[in-house]
Amino acid sequence: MYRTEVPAYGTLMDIVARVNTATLNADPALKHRLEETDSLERVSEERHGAIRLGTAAELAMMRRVFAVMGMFPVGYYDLSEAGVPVHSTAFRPVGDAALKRNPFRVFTSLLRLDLIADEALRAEAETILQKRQIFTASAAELTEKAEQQGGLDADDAKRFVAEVLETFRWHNQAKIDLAMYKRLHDAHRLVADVVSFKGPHINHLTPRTLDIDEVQRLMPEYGIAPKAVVEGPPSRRCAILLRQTSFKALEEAVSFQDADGTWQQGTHTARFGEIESRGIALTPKGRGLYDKLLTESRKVVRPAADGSNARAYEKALADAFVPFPDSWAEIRDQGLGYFRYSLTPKGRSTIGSADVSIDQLVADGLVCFDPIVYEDFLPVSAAGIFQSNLGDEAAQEFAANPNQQRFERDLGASVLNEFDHYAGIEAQSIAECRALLSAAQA
Ligand code: OOG
Ligand code: NI
Repeated sequence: MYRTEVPAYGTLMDIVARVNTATLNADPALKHRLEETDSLERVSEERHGAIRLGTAAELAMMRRVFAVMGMFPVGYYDLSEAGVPVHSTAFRPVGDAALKRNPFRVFTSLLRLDLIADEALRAEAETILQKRQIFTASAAELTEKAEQQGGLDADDAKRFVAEVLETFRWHNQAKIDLAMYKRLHDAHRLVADVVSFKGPHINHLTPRTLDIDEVQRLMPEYGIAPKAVVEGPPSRRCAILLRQTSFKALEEAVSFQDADGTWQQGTHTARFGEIESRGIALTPKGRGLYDKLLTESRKVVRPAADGSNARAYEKALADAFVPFPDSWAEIRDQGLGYFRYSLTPKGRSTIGSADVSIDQLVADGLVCFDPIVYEDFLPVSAAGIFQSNLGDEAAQEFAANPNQQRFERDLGASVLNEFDHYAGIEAQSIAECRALLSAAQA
């Protein structure tokens, strides 16, 4: 649906597929590894998308809808500090098996009208939002049925997908008149994007790329305008966290109806395409170092929206990240990243001692470790993606104003803490190694 709605997105998918194929052909070892760990044929498929919701009721219902598909809220992101009046979570599969099957996430933001200064406008926007119903009646019924039965049969599942798809569809007719649109837009472009329409259209989708710098470089050759810089850490041997970049949102025709029934043509800019590439999940200590180095790099060069200092920014970023170790062994030794442990062939055949420390088991060659992939998002990067798609002129200041409690109340559930989650995966892998080693002993 999105590919049809946004043709430039189709072009981006083509570039990604081409670059991924070239990367795999040039690196047989990588190809082999992906064959072992992921399903290779899905390498170029979408890994996340994003929507923006207007009310607590919409967010709470969205949580129930995603739960039917095995997707649960992970993480809390406050974007107010970055000048965007929303806070967000990501709905995603959580368990290992579910992630392997389909590692797709939806970055879901809730508008914060409380951050809009104009009180009259705020009240009008609230009234407009209260009146809309973003889910079809059948989508709501099927969600309830799934909750009661603990799932849906194949026929219902098919209907459920078709019904829920309606919520994510683009509408080229606004629900408000052009004058109101302009007032909302002047308050903040994002307010206009959320309030003006019948529902929370998908605003981007994001395939995974094996060479993000190359896709970024190629976009202009295909007539697509990339955002100025790739967000996140610099290019490294050992990839950490998440790197992402997008093409700039397109101006699309929208019609607005006046009170007397006449239609007026206008435009709205919201929809774009993005690419991502993921690395190891960092511990709080590793994340602290990442945040510190990123802040330092931005003190040297702040990336300009027009791309004029992109090279200088890349250099400042690379320089700033020199202190971040670039080997898995050092990252592990210094407690910066999360790893999954497993027995080596020697470990499988040795009568080892389960009681010694994990470091000793590694040193003895009984246990090896692989990085755990970061499945979540980064607020500074998300802000950069938002910002470049809201119009580059539009940086607006709000005071940092996180309110996770409020968000969770609106959501009707608490979000999973991502650090606890990764720590749990790591701990479980260690426990499994120990169990196997003591079984070998018995
Ligand atoms: C979401 C922007 C954040 C990401 O990848 O960090 C995001 C939005 O524009 O609604 O998708
Ligand atoms: Ni995104």
